[in-house]
Amino acid sequence: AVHTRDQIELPPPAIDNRLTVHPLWPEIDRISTEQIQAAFEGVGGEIGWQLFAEEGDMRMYRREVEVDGMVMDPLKAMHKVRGVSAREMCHYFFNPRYRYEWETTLEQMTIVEEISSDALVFHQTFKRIWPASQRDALFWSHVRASSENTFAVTNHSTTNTEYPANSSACIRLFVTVCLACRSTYPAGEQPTRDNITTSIAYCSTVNPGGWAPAGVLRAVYKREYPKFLKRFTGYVVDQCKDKPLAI
Ligand code: 6CM
Repeated sequence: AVHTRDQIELPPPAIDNRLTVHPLWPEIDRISTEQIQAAFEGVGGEIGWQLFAEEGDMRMYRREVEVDGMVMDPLKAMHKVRGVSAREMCHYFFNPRYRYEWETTLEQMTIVEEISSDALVFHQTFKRIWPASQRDALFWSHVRASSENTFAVTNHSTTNTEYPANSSACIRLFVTVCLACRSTYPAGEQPTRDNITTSIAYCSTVNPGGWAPAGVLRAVYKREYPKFLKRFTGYVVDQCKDKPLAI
């Protein structure tokens, strides 16, 4: 079969062998498995989740959590997007080539290590939010196929001696993010752009790593997370519309 360059770089159907021999593999596997499972658990019956944004099929919930006065609110969002697959959604979230096109809080992204086709380590600096100090983050990112028609990207903070924390003007923040996507289409039909729907569960917990005013931080999250999810999903729909569906 003839593949375009873009198709070859889609998330692989199975874990890349180069990842399973890397020192980070046990941690990447454990955290990814936990995060993907948690992402698909609902917020309905659970106490403490408050809906803070709702638009069309998108719903965003947060739990207010403070540790020593620092905001660590876990966030959970659900969305449904028509016309793209879970694999395509995860491809655009994972692949650094597209990141500046949809990530609006980003100032600079550096690829620190290319572990495998399905795992990378990134250093990112974020736009400064007055009156707090600028933040940076160092995290691994792993994309995988999980169950039937399901793909997920997990990002989790790590360390690297060449990128020490708090050595520049930036304060290092710590992040755990999971974008889990599942596609559905009518039973007995072939999936097409016209009949496919992808359900998204996005979970994020950010530890700001140092002092940041709680009110400012919560206001930033309230504004930026809905903006991110709308912009990102819109971007993927737009990128995919003239390309063959990749399942
Ligand atoms: O998940 C998102 N993006 C991924 C690719 O960049 C990645 C990023 C994680 C970092 C999330 C940190 C958000 C904090 C941004 C604001 C800076 C905080 C300064 C605090 C001072 C008051 O997983 C999308 C992330 C969307 C975030 C709104």
